[in-house]
Amino acid sequence: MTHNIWDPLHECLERKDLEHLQLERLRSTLERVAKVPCYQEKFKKAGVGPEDIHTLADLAKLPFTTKDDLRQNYPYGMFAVPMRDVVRIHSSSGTTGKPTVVGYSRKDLDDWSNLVARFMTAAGVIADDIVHIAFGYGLFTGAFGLHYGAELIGSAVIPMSGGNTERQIMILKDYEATALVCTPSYALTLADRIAKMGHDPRTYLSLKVGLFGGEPWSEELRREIESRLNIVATDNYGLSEIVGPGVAGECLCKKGMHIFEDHFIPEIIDPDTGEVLPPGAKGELVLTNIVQEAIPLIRYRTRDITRLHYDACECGRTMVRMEKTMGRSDDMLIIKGVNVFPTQIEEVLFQVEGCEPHYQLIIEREGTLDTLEVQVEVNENIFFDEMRKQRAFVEMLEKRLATNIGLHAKIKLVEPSVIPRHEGKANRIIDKSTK
Ligand code: DLL
Repeated sequence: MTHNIWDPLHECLERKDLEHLQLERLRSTLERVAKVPCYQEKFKKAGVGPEDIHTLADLAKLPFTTKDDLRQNYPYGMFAVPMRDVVRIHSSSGTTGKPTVVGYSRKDLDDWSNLVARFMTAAGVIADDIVHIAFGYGLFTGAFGLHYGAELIGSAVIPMSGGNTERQIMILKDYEATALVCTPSYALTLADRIAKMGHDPRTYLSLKVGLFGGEPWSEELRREIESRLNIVATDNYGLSEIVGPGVAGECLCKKGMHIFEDHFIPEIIDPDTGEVLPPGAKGELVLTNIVQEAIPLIRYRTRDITRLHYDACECGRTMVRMEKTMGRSDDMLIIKGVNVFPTQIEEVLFQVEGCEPHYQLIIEREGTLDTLEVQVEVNENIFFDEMRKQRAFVEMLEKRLATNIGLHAKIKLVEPSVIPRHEGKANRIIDKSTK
């Protein structure tokens, strides 16, 4: 039962023991955050405090923390330890406005490496592996997080960093990497480039497994990556505000990502009312740090929409599983009154033979409504087909979007290699509406 499990003592805890540990850790974290001015104010305003938390259900009495709180306390106002105890600083990958800043104590870094080692082990990574990290090293938590987790397992780490795709491919090949770490969209970019260089991506490299995260991706994209690179593609989730990668990760059952609940308490809420939803309901994921020293956040609203599954997993872990997130509620598009996530569009497109897994969404405004043009790459046979056949293909795609997800969008077919490729997180939306 402990096969492929890094820390069976915690990862396989019986739920009642887990809940006991969670409550104890929550209460001690609350004592510490009660010294942070932002929380002092929040607790006072809500008329609650650490002394009111007697059960895990009492967590719901506490106010939420949002990205705005971090922004208002930029850069270090939410830290719960003095700067002398902080040994690392990272921040969110957001490209607009001020980033959110997070800090780590020495213990936080050790814990973080352990958390990452957990999901990498769950995905099958062992000491014999050679792990190629293609996330950019920098303020982004992706590269450093995976780096130290892999080293802890004892794997040989190649700290390649992002960009320079042809060189990445040379290093991947020559250094015989067996595990690839990057965003799912970059895995696809690598596969494409290998093919363009005249090699078969299924056999050119020594890769066995991919650890992909940092952005939403559909099951269809997983199948595409697995078949193109001939690897097992696993998903892992995290956000810089909470720790970075290492919040949750898939085991080889691939039935959702185990959230490491001895470090984080997950809740699902209705994003509009803030009400806690019952197990199994779809809603916004809210996370509470119960171990973090430098910047423990209470009921942090991730904006990520998902669902939690508490039934047993065959791998032996007892930790709850979160479904692949459809995306952040901020990424949800409202097209002619229909709510849709880019990953849902991806799912529909990638099921169609002839569509390449590269697309872009152009939003424009007509009167008071947003309209959407979906540009999708198709193979050369379709792109250079006679007009009549092309039109039929477009109509078929438009109909599928309408029947499968209720979306009325215009499809534009583009030639292979026209859609920009991504080196980090994919940005597939071009918003030309002036809201
Ligand atoms: O992306 C941390 C990370 C790095 C996770 C590498 C996994 C691997 P941020 O830059 O703060 O941190 O962005 C966090 O990215 O709230 C989600 O919206 C999205 N995200 C991260 N992982 C996944 C995933 C890192 N596996 C935000 N599936 C999160 C879907 C993901 N979305």
